[in-house]
Amino acid sequence: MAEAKLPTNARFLTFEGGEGVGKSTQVKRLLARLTRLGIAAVRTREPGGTPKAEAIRSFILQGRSEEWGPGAEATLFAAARLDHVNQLIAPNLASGRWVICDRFHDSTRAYQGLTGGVDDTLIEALEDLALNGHKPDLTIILDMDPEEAFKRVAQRALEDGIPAVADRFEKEDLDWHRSLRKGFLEIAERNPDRCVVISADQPESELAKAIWSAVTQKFPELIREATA
Ligand code: T5A
Repeated sequence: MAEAKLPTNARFLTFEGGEGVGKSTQVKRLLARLTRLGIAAVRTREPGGTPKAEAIRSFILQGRSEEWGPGAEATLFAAARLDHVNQLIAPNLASGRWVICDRFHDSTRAYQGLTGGVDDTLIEALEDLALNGHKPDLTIILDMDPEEAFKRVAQRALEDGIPAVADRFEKEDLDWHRSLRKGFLEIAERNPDRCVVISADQPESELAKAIWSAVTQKFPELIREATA
């Protein structure tokens, strides 16, 4: 197999949206597509991506920080992100690999900020600290009715034969998840140059095509590099 090329202008892409909208599925598909083109790329996720950040992930998703409130949870997500950026995201970008991340700072803004009520000043201070200048070049926001998305999550649990146990945020009620959806749309409106909203309520392969179209529209050089 030919060795992947290391383009000089490696890009940082993030996927955002509510629970079960298909982010992880599309992150994997996009990585496979870039790899087929010979573009060096890695995928990662938040919270997580490094051993320290994965430890914080387990702590939060088990609900152990819930009683501390959304401000403390936002701070924990930022601590995980700081390690993730410094240990994984920045070094990969510096060595020319594209990075595709399943959730990033917009999740803190939508979950803990716009929906959880943490004020903008704290959210922005945490972003400055954790991102260390590494803002995504493109953010794909997958949008769909949370009630439909939860049917997918339930179906996945059924297929995996695992009893559906809701984690820290899945267990919030439907109105909370509807407000979360609005939060992501508000983030997209505030950041039109960086964010693209795509309806997730379409078959997996159609959605992958829509995402690819958004990626190549944003980075036309991708096709030139791949075919050079
Ligand atoms: N969080 C995270 C914060 O509160 N603040 C933060 O700062 C950060 C970073 C993370 C939790 O932490 C919160 C948000 C979350 O609550 P998680 O497990 O990573 O937890 O949660 P999700 O990101 O929601 O992960 P999910 O796996 O539940 O959702 P995905 O990745 O959106 O969905 P995916 O791809 O796993 O697909 C779900 C199911 O649908 C099917 C798949 O096969 C799968 O079974 N599917 C489709 N079915 C029909 N049509 C399609 N187009 C489909 N695409 C996928």
